[in-house]
Amino acid sequence: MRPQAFIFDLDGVLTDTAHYHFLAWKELATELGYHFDIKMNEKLKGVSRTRSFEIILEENNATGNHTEEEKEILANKKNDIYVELIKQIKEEDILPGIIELLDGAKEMSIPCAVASASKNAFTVLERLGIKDKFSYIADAKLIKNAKPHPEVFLDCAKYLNVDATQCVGFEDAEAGIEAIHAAGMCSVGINVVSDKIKPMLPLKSTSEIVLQEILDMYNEWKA
Ligand code: B16
Ligand code: MG
Repeated sequence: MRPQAFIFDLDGVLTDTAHYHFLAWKELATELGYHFDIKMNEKLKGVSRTRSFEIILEENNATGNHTEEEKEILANKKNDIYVELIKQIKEEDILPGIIELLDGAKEMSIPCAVASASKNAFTVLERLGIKDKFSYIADAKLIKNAKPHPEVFLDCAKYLNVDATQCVGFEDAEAGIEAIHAAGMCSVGINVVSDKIKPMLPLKSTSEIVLQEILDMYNEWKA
């Protein structure tokens, strides 16, 4: 028995864009006179753009400071800064062990998909030069329910025409692991920090990924 698909989160799994998100939010927050630091940035991992801005406002006791329309304009402004920053992304920014895993999956005819909350996922994957290694990239603009809801993972399984319970999901965020489990999938966690949930295969970094270990874990889970 082997998995029917591998479904990957993007930021924190295939590459590390968290720093660019941080720089972009920091620029906006500074302009607006809000505090924003690396610790706060941790809370934004895997979270949608709109929700990220709300978290920054909550942390600054400023939830009522902006109308919905203003919030949208400001979140778009952050995105403009982010889009400029990610122009620097290149092949070398693919996290260690990922190319080997994708190639190993291809050899075994296991299709791969991307389940990211990022509306910039296509651009990032193009810049990394790995877009063509995926049979499907979910379009975050069409996903109605953010992680921990399983929608984006189920969308990938549906497109690939595979049973969700025969997929392995890869995530770095707590909400992402919850989404994978809610989809009925087996989970590999990359440096997941959580008191709430434990990935089925917890790893400290992508450099610890060994394809055979994932296959063994899947088989144990299915047994
Ligand atoms: P965008 P993932 C997430 O990507 C990031 O972790 C999160 O920090 C970001 O706010 C979110 O994408 C939305 O990104 O502003 O580019 O649409 O981890 O789900 O791949
Ligand atoms: Mg992530």
